[in-house]
Amino acid sequence: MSTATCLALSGGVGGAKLALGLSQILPADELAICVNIGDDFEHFGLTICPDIDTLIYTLSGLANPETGWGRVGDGTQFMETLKCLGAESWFHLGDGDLAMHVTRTQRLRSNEPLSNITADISTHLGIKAHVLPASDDHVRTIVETTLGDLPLQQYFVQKKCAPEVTGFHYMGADNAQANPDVLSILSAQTLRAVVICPSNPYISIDPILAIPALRQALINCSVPVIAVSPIVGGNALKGPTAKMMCELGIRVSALAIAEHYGGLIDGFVLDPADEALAPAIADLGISPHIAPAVMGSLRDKTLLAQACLNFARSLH
Ligand code: FO1
Repeated sequence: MSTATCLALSGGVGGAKLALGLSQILPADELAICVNIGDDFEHFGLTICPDIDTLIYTLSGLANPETGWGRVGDGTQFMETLKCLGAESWFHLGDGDLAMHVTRTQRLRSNEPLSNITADISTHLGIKAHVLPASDDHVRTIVETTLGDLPLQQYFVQKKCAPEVTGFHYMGADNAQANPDVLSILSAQTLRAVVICPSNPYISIDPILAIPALRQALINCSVPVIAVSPIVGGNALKGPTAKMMCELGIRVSALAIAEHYGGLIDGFVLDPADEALAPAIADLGISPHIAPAVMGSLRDKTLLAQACLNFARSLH
């Protein structure tokens, strides 16, 4: 029986920030976060789930505040030793973070579902919100570039987002089973709002929406679905969103993000810097709402989260 009143869709550092804000104002069991798995990849024989871990570390206060990912104060012995041994060292794995990948990989190999592992690890780290991978099946974001198709981490970390992007596809999404807990939350009477966090739409949210049953459940759900713009004043707050939009020939603006989500959303939250775009967003049949969307402090995150829930309530 679902107790969630809010379902957030999140990936990456920006999404985790708003999820943290929501966790500060919602009673423990009322927040559920459907988290992206398209960034997951195999490295040194380990299954690494960056968006799940970024969310878990952020919600548990363990995240490195400078990067937003990995564990604060984590050791570098593993990486330093890798380099001494001439092993590949383009993807940084902290000593403590390594334990996460080792235990998760061991449990996946014994056929434990990713969702069970994630729930158990969240509990061990004192997280009360429901952290729900979008699926227990493999979905892998492939970034189509002028250098060819690149798995997400090779594009994002190894190539430092340099290659020119021409498109995306989400391997496995068509046949992936949506996390049944997410589906039941979307159809439960308790639900009051769905919040698409200010993540990169192409590499953090679309891999979730590419899972057919999940997208359909979102379309069918009877509560307001709102999205928060990851673009403020024509710039991405973090990561390659703006660069990707330019390379795709899409105007880098909050309006273009609202258009991207189109018929899926009832409301769109944009920063005061983009207030002038509100009428054009309303013309899309999407209710605009102005709220400070740059999340520096915990207070910023909490205030934006409260604004989102109040806005969703006003649309109900
Ligand atoms: N991002 C980087 O730019 N460089 C890294 O070496 C790196 C390592 C890493 C390790 C664990 C983890 O959970 C995330 C990590 N990230 C790193 C971030 C990650 O690549 C991105 O946050 C997402 O996958 C894209 O949103």
